[in-house]
Amino acid sequence: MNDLTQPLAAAQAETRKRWSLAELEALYALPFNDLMYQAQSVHRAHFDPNAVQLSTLLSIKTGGCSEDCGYCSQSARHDTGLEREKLLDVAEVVTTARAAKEAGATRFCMGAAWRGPKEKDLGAVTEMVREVKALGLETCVTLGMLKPGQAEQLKDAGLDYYNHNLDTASEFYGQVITTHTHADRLDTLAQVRDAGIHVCCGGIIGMGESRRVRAGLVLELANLDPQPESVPINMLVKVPGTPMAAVVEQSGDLDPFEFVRTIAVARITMPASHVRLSAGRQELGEGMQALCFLAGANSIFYGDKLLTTGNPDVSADNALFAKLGLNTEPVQGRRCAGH
Ligand code: SAM
Ligand code: DTB
Ligand code: SF4
Repeated sequence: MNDLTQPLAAAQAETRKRWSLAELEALYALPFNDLMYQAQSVHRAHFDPNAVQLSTLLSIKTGGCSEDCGYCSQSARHDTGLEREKLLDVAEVVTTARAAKEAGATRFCMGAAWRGPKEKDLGAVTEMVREVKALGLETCVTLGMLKPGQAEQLKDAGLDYYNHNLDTASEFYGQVITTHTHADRLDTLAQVRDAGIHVCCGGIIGMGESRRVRAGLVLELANLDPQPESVPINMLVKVPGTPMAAVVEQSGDLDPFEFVRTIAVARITMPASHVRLSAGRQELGEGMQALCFLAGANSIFYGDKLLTTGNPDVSADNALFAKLGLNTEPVQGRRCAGH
């Protein structure tokens, strides 16, 4: 390790400390270069600074969701023009997963627009998990709230990660979602953890929230014990017809430096977690994404589509990795990808 990592012993010793809101607000308030230095120092002590993990998303059940999440294109309560679709066939999912692996992804994340899975649907999803895992990919699903016993069924099928975001700080939650609560989210996260599945949990910023709310979200994530293995940080994708897009129309877009600061604060407070630069990369552009990697992001969603909205093309991402000298994590059964 070089001398850039010297201030780190203290940060490492604090890995499992309980953070306070005041401490996180103080990190946010640092001069940008100081914040980047701290984040990069923490990053280097825990990870290869030039490595990025690639996850590919697939929406296995699109639209018609009962929930009212104010940012979401898939809520039946918002008029976004999105067609409701049936659960995809296992074969179609496997074909897409194989292509994702070929393109260089190491993890395949399957998302469903459900409040939570029904028993009969869970059977189909466990089959998808088994088959995708058999391809040599890590598996992740995001299916909404789980009932007792469902996490165990997913674990038995070989599920590696369950994505369930806190989305925003508890104090702001009711302004974004009313059909379930922040406490409901914590309950599902506890079930996932108890079943021995890795936790993928993050949130969305750029919904007209204050910096205090952003700090509050990162605080709640960092104080989960154990901390989530994966932390997706999404920038709101403004989907026409959603309440949050209308709010941001009024309040104005989030300053992208605030997004970079959020990545840095997540990195510093969750030193051993993969911090994923998630939705919103198209809007960020190459320069801001490079700053996010410098701030400690070491994972992205890779593939031309997120769930229902766009993402940078694979060829554009591969070109960016080459420009920045970023290495992608090796795929099982393949040497390397991305450059
Ligand atoms: N229905 C499940 C749930 O809510 O947990 C899984 C799918 S849901 C689409 C997964 C996550 O995508 C949400 O928790 C949210 O963080 C993110 N997301 C959805 N729409 C978004 C948007 N317009 N911009 C940014 N992130 C978004
Ligand atoms: C996460 O935190 N972001 C992903 C994944 N987990 C499921 C989803 C982003 C969705 C962006 C809007 C869309 O494509 O519908
Ligand atoms: Fe449904 Fe998930 Fe979208 Fe909320 S975020 S409306 S639960 S698909």
